Amino acid sequence: MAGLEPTPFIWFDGKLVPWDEAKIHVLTHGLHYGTGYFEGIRAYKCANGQSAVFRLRDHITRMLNSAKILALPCPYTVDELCKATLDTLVANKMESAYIRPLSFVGYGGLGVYPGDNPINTIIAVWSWGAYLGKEALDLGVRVKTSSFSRIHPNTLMGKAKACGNYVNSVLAKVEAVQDGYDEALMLDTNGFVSEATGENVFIVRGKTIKTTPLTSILEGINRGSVITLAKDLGYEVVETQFTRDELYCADEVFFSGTAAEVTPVREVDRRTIGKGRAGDVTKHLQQEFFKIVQGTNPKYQDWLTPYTF
Ligand code: PPE
Repeated sequence: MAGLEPTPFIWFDGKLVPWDEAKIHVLTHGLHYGTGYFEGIRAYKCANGQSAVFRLRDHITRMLNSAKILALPCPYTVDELCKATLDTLVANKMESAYIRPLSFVGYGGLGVYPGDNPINTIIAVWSWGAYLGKEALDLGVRVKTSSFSRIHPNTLMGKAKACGNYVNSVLAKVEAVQDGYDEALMLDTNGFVSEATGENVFIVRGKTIKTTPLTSILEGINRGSVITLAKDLGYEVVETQFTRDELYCADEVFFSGTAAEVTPVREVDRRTIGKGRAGDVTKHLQQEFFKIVQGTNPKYQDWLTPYTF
């Protein structure tokens, strides 16, 4: 896990404030009850020397959908948050960055009912390298099926990138890391493969790629990018439920996510996946994914929002 390297400014309710001054009160509602929603977005330095945010509008649209699911208002429009994100990158002179917009129920009353507490919004940017470790992108990660089920849509709703949802992810992640693994694989409450603590899951058999249906997962932006890309490259992609024993026997398993990008999985529950390293299809998709985010594949130019400073 990368430490946080401060950058000069954080966007806080419409103003760029110095990193150290972006503070909130300890009685903030969101801190007590997890009442907030956020995004994780990446900006990349492109081959032409410019920088660009990957699928900015799609991420911000999902953020407003999270607000809707949680029945918490978002004080800003998609356009306003897209502009604020670009302003924050420019103010911090970030060539590449991980971007974290977050809205939360602020300071006012306490008690479960959010009442008329304000909704505060921040956008922070910082440098975040390979999420699951430097070697993960090449060699793949070791994964353990969690003893915790992924949240059921009638308990918490996984389509919202809600702060409180991440307690489920933290439980699973801490268990996996304490047991010596890199990441946890979570099953849904019916026992089907759901997602990892911060990534969607794909399996490959021959030329067929399977990923879990939307039922119990966050609708990953990168999941969507990988599906589109894989289909364009001629692979068959099926969104269907599968079980962990099917996953054990896959030729390849990989994760997609903003932070994790396209990360191969080399071992699950002490069973080696395929050849025990990044498989050919995973490597192919990973290489093409990096070409897209670096702006060298004109077909997907629409996914990039360039900025200069
Ligand atoms: N599932 C979960 C539970 C999840 O948190 C993420 C993103 C995904 C799937 C993939 O979604 P997308 O990034 O849109 O392709 N996890 C974010 C947070 C990671 C963190 O540790 O914080 C991320 O990758 O930014």
